[in-house]
Amino acid sequence: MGKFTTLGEHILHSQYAKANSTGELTHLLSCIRLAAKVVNSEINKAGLVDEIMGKMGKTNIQGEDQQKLDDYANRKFIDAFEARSQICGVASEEEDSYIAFEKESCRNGKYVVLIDPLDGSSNIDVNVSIGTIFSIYRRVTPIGSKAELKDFLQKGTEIVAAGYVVYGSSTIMVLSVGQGVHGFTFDPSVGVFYLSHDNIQFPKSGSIYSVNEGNYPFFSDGIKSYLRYCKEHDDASGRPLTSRYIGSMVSDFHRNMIKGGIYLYPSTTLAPQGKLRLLYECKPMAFLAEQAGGIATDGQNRILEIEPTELHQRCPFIVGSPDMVNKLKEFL
Ligand code: P6P
Repeated sequence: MGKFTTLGEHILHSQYAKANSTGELTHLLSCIRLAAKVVNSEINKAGLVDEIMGKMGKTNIQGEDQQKLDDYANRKFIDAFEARSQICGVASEEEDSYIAFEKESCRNGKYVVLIDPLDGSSNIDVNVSIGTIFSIYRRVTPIGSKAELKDFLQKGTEIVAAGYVVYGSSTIMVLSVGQGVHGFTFDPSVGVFYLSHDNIQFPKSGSIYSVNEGNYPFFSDGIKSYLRYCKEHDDASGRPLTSRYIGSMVSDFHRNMIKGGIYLYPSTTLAPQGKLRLLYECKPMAFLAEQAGGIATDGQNRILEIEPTELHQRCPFIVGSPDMVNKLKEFL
């Protein structure tokens, strides 16, 4: 694609390439693009607009304090999805259960969307980058009926498209429709996402590891051994590695995919299934990782092959440059 390719042009081009495309996915991705612009606008004002800053005074189903911006982003994306007829339902990390849209035009939609509207929201009030994560599946229930739970409990291998938005020093949307991973940087002066990272590939290896080492006492012996390995001084193998951990997985993932690296949120004795959510965080990021030549595992299994059993289930998550993930697995 040429210079100044917009996200819209890129989506159209990718869909034209598909023989049986009906344009519905194109419309759906355009809906996500619009909602991301709206959320981006509010995030950029979060420091100024006090009704957006701070906590809602309630917790979400994850038991996490719901930030006002979490709720704002959640509402904006769900409203945007409901306004389009391509989507029959949505499951959001911020909602107790999935939402099956009632409108007949929506019931005829052939896609469902799973979304983490604002990942890393503990960083909102301290001006550290945060992100939105989304994934799109074809429904498995009949067109015209209301979406059901099984539409959302699909393996990651069934993902049609997935992506994230990082609201950081600049706002970038990273997207894959199964034809590689591409990054689009938002130009607020014209309100357009321009192709800035064409066909992103995970470096085969890297020197960055991202983990909350405060959990060290609760990690397995294998993870502890790997972290000691990362910190040993060995010039021949370029160690010690560099520790970088932002507290927003989207941002850590994005940096590691560009520069090479590994992100891990493993199981602990306190949380045997880890912290990250399989459906809203692990599977979309695993789809992107594999599209970019990376590896994503729970330590034993390929993330995309895990059969979900419930909407909000958690999953140990290790993702990054293939040589680094394979090295870690030697310690497990
Ligand atoms: P901890 C944000 O809440 C998140 O889901 C990821 O984006 C981030 O990497 C992780 O949890 C941070 O969790 O326990 O290290 O604060």
